[in-house]
Amino acid sequence: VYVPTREDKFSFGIWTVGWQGVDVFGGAVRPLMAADRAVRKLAELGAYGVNFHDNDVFDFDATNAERDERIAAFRKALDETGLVVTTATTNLFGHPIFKDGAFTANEREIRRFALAKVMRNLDLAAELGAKTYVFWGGREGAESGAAKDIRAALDRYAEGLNLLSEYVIDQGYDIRFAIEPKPNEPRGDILLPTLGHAIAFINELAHPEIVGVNPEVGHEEMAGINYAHGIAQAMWHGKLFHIDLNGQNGPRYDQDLRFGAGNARGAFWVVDTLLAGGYSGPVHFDYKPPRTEDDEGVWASAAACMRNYLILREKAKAFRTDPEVQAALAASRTAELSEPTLVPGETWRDVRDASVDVAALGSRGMGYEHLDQLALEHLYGVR
Ligand code: 3MF
Ligand code: MG
Ligand code: MG
Ligand code: MG
Repeated sequence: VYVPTREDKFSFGIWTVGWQGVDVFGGAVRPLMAADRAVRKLAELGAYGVNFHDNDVFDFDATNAERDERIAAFRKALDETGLVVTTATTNLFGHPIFKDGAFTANEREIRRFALAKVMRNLDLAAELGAKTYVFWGGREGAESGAAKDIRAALDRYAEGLNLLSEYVIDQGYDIRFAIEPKPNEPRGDILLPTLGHAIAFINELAHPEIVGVNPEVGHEEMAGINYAHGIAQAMWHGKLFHIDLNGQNGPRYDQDLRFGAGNARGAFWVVDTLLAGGYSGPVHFDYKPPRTEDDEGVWASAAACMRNYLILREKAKAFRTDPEVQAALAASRTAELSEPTLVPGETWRDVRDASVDVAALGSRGMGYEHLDQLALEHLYGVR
């Protein structure tokens, strides 16, 4: 049991298992991992797909020959393992040229360079069959108040995404975009800090139909937001194109723990929400094996992401099918929320003078504590 299959659609960023452990206070603790090695090992563990930044496969300053060679090795590993490239993205944050942003850099030349970099990798993404292209604007932001005209920056952000939408449409690529919100880190404040900001922004774009979101557990939790509620709303808008699953312990730096670690109770509701909403995209992990781990620890943590998802999926299903839970849900009148407040044909006139038993309704308990205890007992493994 808890053995991943292709049907589970588990995928990983090449940069996750490939993270060398470079952080603000220390250098690499693990050797460089070529993309093709990540592909082969992930396939062995039972993953279905991968996501990559252009510079996870080849260096920023690679010559064309070096680039071709690295892509060929990556592609060979994909062909030999059958792993799918579900998703791709651009590194618009690592190089010093992006220190003030990519699409929203004050300097116009940098914005033009960023767009060119994305278009070049969109070609590769299309060639490799990616269906989703992620935009995480980690450097789109500021540390201080006067540095960035936020309204102008949003104009440029929209201009960039509109241009890239046109590129994808003109090239006939079967690719949709997914914006990944994050409140801060590496910038002091990042634009489109939460899911809600991103969804509102998408409505202002020229091609909103091809743009959705890629929410990450840790990013929303850094902002103190309930991730399960967030993805439920994204699905309600038809905008949950992709997910970045990982673990986080409340508002602090971006921990990128393996999925299921950190806020374990939150993770249970995440899986429950994905099942309830019929999410069918890649079940993607964006985590970082801690610096304490050697190569063996890297693969142990990658396997654990998938195993934890499968464990939680089983628990969420057991919770939903438990007769006692169903009785508790009924006692809490949860299904009644799906009934429209007005019956067909009624208008505001019918509720204008509604009279209800205020005392009885006010004193009636909801029974949520019992319901939630059942959920926790499923999670704790005693039911
Ligand atoms: C940073 C992230 C990114 C994005 C990636 C696009 C490096 O906090 O989460 O990972 O997920 O750029 O998928
Ligand atoms: Mg992240
Ligand atoms: Mg993170
Ligand atoms: Mg992410």
